[in-house]
Amino acid sequence: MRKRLYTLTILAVAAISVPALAGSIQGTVTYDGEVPKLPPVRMDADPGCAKKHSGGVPNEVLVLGDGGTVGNILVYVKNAPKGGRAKTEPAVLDQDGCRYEPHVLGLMAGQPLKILNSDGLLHNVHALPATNSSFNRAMPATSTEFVHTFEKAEAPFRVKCDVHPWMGAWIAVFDHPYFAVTDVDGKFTIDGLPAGTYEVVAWHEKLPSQTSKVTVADGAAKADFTLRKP
Ligand SMILES: [Cu+2]
Repeated sequence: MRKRLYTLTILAVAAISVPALAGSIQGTVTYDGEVPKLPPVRMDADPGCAKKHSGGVPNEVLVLGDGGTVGNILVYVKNAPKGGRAKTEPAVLDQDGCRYEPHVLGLMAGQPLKILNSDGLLHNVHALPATNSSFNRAMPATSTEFVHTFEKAEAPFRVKCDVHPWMGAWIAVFDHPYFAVTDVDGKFTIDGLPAGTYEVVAWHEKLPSQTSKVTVADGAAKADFTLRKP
């Protein structure tokens, strides 16, 4: 009897002190349909850029891997729970080979964004948000970095270079940490989620977004997405 009471006490304490265990959402994003022939990016207009590549530069609008997996897909929780841990490490957007790296970037409101110029060439970073304030900043060859912070959550918006018209990236700002961007293998993981049912969105810059309802308990819940042309 005493032992049983002891066990029950431990269980009761455990139930009180451990909130819902954190889980994650993992999955793969693939593309289904005819693969459009996207022209390679030509950088001849700036020999400094062209020199950084041997031949044509692959178009980044649709980045496909083996089996139709897709990169540059922003996956995020739409009805995010409150209380997620803030990301404080700077996110990085580099200008490298007269391209933006990464092409799609998610970060949190208030999280610093470090913008690098690894090229040693003149770039001009022109961010075009609608909710946050926009900025337009020249980065001469000698300017290697500056830091900018977006204050409000905002859907993906364009960043472009006014010197090189082919340069473009997308930035999304969240008021929670539950987002990820796929690599060319199409895989993503969003972790640290309390148990619950979430609407998860897979966003691509041109294709229609896909939304899926995912229930997270303890451990990893699975959510795969297939993007298609309308
Ligand atoms: Cu540029």
